[in-house]
Amino acid sequence: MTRDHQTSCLPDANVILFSQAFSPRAAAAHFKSLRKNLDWQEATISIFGREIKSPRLSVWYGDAAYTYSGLTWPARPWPEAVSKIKAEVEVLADTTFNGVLANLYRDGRDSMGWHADDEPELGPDPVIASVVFGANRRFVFRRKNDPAEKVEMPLGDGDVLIMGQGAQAYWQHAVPKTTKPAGERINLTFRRIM
Ligand SMILES: O=C(O)CCC(=O)C(=O)O
Ligand SMILES: [Mn+2]
Repeated sequence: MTRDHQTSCLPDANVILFSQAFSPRAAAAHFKSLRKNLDWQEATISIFGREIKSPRLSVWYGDAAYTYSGLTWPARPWPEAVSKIKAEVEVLADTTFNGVLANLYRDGRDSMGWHADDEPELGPDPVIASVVFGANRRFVFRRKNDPAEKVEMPLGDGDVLIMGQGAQAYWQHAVPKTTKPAGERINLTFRRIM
């Protein structure tokens, strides 16, 4: 784990990118272990009253339940594959987390739509640590009150993005679909439920 390469990268928000916080070797081992050991599920979410299959696989682990898009994930014990990563990320983020949402993007058709992680149970201005293992995908922010203003983050294998003050209040983020060939990408977003 290294914190050597850090850049602050979003206006009006405290967002820090730790590039290759995990070495390529550690990242590859984590990818393999997470891919195999997490209980990946194709969740059904409800958006504007419509039930749709989420375009990615997901699973929640944490000391408390978590609800978003009309879907409640129960509290669930931490798998060892995740708790080791959690401990390292807590050092980088200088805070503690009690839950993680894991996402698996199987190919370029899997995606995450525009949203902010602003559920009430995360509190008014949460710190969220996002960790990526596997394929490179575009990760984009857009300003809530001026969606034409976009900031693209080069988030790749082994990178850790700490989204702090202002990141959810003023910005939304997304992982867009792509028609370019894309391998599997795993993302863990560590959160604190109040
Ligand atoms: O996969 C990513 O990089 C982002 C995931 C995300 O925004 C979320 O789980 O809330
Ligand atoms: Mn998010």
